[in-house]
Amino acid sequence: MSYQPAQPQPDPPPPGADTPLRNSEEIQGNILAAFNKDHQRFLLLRFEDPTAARAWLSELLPEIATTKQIEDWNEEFSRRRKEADNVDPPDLNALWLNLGLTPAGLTKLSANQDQMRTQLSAFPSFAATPQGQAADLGDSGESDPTKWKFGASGQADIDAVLTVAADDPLELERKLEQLTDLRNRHQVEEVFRQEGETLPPPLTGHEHFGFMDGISQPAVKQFHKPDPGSPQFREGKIGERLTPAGEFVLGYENASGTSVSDPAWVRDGSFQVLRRLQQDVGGWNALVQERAGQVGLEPEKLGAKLVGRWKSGAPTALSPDQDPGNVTNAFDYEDDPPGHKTPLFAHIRKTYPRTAQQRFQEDRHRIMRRGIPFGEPFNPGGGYGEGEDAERGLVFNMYCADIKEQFEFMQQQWANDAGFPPDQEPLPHGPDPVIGPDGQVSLRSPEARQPLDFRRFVHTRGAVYAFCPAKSVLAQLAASQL
Ligand code: N7H
Repeated sequence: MSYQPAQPQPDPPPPGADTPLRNSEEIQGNILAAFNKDHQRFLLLRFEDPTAARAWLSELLPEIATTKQIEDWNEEFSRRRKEADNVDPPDLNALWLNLGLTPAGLTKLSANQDQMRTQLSAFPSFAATPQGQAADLGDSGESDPTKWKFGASGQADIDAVLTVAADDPLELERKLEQLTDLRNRHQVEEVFRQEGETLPPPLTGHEHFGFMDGISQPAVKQFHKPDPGSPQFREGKIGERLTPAGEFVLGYENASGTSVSDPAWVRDGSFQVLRRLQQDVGGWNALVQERAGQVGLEPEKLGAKLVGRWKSGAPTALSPDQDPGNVTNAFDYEDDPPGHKTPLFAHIRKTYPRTAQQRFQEDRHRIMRRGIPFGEPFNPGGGYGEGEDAERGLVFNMYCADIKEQFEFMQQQWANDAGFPPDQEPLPHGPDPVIGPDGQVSLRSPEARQPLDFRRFVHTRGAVYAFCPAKSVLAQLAASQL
């Protein structure tokens, strides 16, 4: 072997060079960097007068959180927590705001309304509003817009969605009072106030059916660091594949290799989908129990098969028989094409099939979920607000760069379609039993192989699409420069 002189090594990239979006002061908070707060309110607002609304926006603007602000705070929180032997620093409380504008709101704020209307027509689902898309999305019957509390025709127009998220409920209340005062001074009407509250113990971190939520999210290139050993995944989070930033924020390369930057003001913005999804917990529990008896499975096990995770969050893909309590994202379904461990209809398999990524172009259909429950936990023997007659559910809140290809595709082409993902069996395996329509799901586990009639216990009770512009774009709107 001949001696090779050492090659000069390139300088290592400066810290943060591979994650420039982590320091963005343009991209609003909660899009890439989650607010992740226990107490949230979604204020649905209507502008009575465009000039007054611009004045409202310029006063509000300094309070709108940026990605950098959230990330800096989270870093400080983790550092202080580590120093205090994993105890949360009691004096570190955050309160953050995010602002989305509907097509009507963007048009009202714009100084050139005709041009704005033309530009919005490039985003047809957004311009159509959820009411316009209801039939395609399966929002009929119990989910019909006539049952909605907001967002339906005949109800007050919604121009803006203001998300207020806080650690401390008292601080949240104080801020809401200030925001009411600000609104009143500028003729901005509150059309609806949607509450969001993390559930009390023992359900903290879980949604109303009892399953742990908020586990799996897409990792984002240029925002999350790649893992040194497996650079397709996020550092330390094997299983969370890095997705192009353009799938969540406009103006960056997306999974199709293109970037949406026309009109220029969409850059660094993201679309928001907010839905009030009511959950009939008593109905779900009763039907799971009944169908479990029919197939001879424990209700906990049938529930896990319907969702694809046990209530603890442990995936059935790794533990099909009992709940080991290990919450992880490091799994796929490659060893289970027929769905013995995780049925093909299971909620998390429908909404993220985890196959080799090209098969369904999965990276084109991912969403950044930022939901939070509303209402008291279901406890029929309990007090006021805990029974059948009280409303409870999930404030489904999410961000994406393309409503049609991401949220609507996932709901319509994946969750609602009894035949997705395609397989070899003659009988389709059924729709998503959590968010899909009423239908038959076919269990194909060796111990239980049987079609089961299932119903939908999640109903849409309000919906709005908004766009969360970059901070500099909000400033332009406030200054009548757009
Ligand atoms: Fe779903 N549930 O309790 O059953 N969801 N979801 N979801 N959901 C997930 O992985 C639930 C809804 C997605 O990456 C978990 O974080 C309920 C809508 C996606 O593996 C649980 C409602 C849409 C994922 C639930 C509801 C989605 C996901 C596991 C309504 C999109 C990640 C926890 C009330 C149209 C999949 C976790 C992945 C996970 C439930 C709504 C999509 C427990 C109750 C409307 C993409």
